[in-house]
Amino acid sequence: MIKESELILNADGSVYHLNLKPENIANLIITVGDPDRIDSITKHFDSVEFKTQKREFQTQTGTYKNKRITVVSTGIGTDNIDIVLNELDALANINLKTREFKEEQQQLTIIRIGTSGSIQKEIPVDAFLASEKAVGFDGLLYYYQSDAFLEKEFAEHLHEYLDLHPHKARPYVVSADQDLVDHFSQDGRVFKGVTGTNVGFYAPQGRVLRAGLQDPNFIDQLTTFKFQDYRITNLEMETSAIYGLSKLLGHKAVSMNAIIANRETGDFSKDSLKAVEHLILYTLDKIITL
Ligand code: R1P
Repeated sequence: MIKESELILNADGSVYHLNLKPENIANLIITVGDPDRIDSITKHFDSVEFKTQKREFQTQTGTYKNKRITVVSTGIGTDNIDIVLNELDALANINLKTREFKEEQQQLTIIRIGTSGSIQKEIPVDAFLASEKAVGFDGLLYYYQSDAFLEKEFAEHLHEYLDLHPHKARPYVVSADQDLVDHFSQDGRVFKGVTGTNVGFYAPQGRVLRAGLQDPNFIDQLTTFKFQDYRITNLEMETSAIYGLSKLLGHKAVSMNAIIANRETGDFSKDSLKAVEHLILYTLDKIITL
């Protein structure tokens, strides 16, 4: 039995941060960083049956062309993903009344629809990218015991290639569900790539405003790194934790990115909202045939 301090429930029996009860979620989950993006998705739904909000975590569940889908906002960062993935898993796989694991494990399908910056010239702004793998610079996965799914050879090569200050977390590498990647990149316009997940937006992604960088070559090194046929293609702030916790908890995940900046060329999308809207429509269309 899991103690009250470890699996915290609200007075109505919902999970602590997400404010959700098991019946409020579908098996198919779309995550977005920005709470405002939820309406941009559910405005296409046939109907919405449930809505709730707490902090940056907003949820709507409804049907799109008869498929039941839950859309949840995670806010920014892998620390929030730790909360969202664990609480979604608890809703699916823990009996909240007895606080015991359910006998039959339920597998969720988790699809991130997010924005991202490309670090390769040939992946332009407004492109779509499905993350085949994620490289986590956040260190979150090292707090969990199981590491069987981490791709150690890739991570080792990368760690040797980079000049990371030793106080930073070692990068880890984890794959998407390959069937989902293939499904969501059937259309030739979707790039497949390796997504770097950074622990911040400015220095962790090599941006300098007033404060300088400890490792000024970090982004250039990411851009030139190669392992087998893989190159790191784009940067954002959630995918490694989504992939790692999904693997750890037995769920399937894919991260779909609207590329709104290109760090190599210095371009930024002329209409990033439109780029995201296109990715939403594309992803919803592909969800129908899952
Ligand atoms: C940074 O601006 C945020 O945008 C990207 C990053 O991962 C980070 O969360 O994704 P979202 O647009 O999904 O939030």
